[in-house]
Amino acid sequence: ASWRDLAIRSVTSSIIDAPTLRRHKLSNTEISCQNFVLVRVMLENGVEGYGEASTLGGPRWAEESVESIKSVIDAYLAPALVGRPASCFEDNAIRLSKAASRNNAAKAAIEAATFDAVGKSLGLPATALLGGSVRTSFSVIWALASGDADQEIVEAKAKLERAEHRRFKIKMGFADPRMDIERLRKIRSALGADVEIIVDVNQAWSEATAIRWLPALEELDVSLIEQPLPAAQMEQLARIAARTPIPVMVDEAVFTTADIARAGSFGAGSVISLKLVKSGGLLELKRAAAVASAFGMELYGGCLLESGIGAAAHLAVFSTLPKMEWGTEHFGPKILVNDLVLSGPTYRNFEVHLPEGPGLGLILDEDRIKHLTRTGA
Ligand code: MUC
Ligand code: MG
Repeated sequence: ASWRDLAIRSVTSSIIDAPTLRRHKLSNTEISCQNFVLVRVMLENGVEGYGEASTLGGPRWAEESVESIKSVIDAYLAPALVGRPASCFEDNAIRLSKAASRNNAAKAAIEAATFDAVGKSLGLPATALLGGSVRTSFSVIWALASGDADQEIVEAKAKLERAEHRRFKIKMGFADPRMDIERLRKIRSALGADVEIIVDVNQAWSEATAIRWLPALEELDVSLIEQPLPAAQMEQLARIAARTPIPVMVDEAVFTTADIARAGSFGAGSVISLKLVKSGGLLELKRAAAVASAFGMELYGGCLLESGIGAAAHLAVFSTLPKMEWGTEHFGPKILVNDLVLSGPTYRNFEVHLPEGPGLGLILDEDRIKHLTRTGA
């Protein structure tokens, strides 16, 4: 393929509303439908690449919503790339950062689509363009988030029985801490001591509440506490991390590499959740991992309930990292009533497997996508 063939002809976006199998609760929102922006990058050679921006319940988890993502792509980001060689990944990222500050989910979706399109054009997996994969599967965590312990126990047991998941992340912070702990206690006693339990409080606690309830989390053998305090409270988070034998994971507190360096030097956590929605691109996600590793932090493959499209982009990057100590939580495709791909990441033996094939290795379910595309947006 010549440079000219790899020129970007168009960047287009559409909003997808995909129902979930059950209600999914977080400290500050709840969803029963996932909203994505699907990005298609068409090259002059006729090859099309796909990327996805995920959100959770509108502009709540982060400041971007599907509506803002689509607007920013159409008005500012797409014009910055049309006519550019898709393979100039770093230069294209600079152009996107000049066209708009932050808007990381939007930028990441476009960059993913360029990796997909260039990989397909060259007959190479996107991982080859990202440095090459050192692993192709990951231990995969499932999130229990209905808030109803009995339902969650049934759900977890089914995952265990089908050898899909044996590590669970329990979403907390939407109920009184005492009720959250009661729910956790019920789940732990039903699932037994061998199952790994992680909790994600999504910023809902104060330092005082965390101090009060950490001993209960320790007693219940929780292996990781994710973002218990508000994102801005880095010093307080460092004090919590110093206080408990349970590793603390930073999520909403770290978007940029500068945030990660700050968290690392504060000792605000010993594990970091890596997400495209925070890093704003695949190459930047690799740099985020490198900075975290330099500070001695371990890596966890975070998600925002992406479909197979967004999950594949994350897994492509994760597969190239020298270490991925905590595996990943890319269960998103399995919580959708229907995934957006006919072929994508696969799940077996408690692991998620990177799709094979050129680019991101996806075959989209175009009929389903058409059906779920928001009209008049
Ligand atoms: C988060 O904060 O980690 C990821 C999995 C899940 O259940 O919620 C998200 C966001
Ligand atoms: Mg989190």
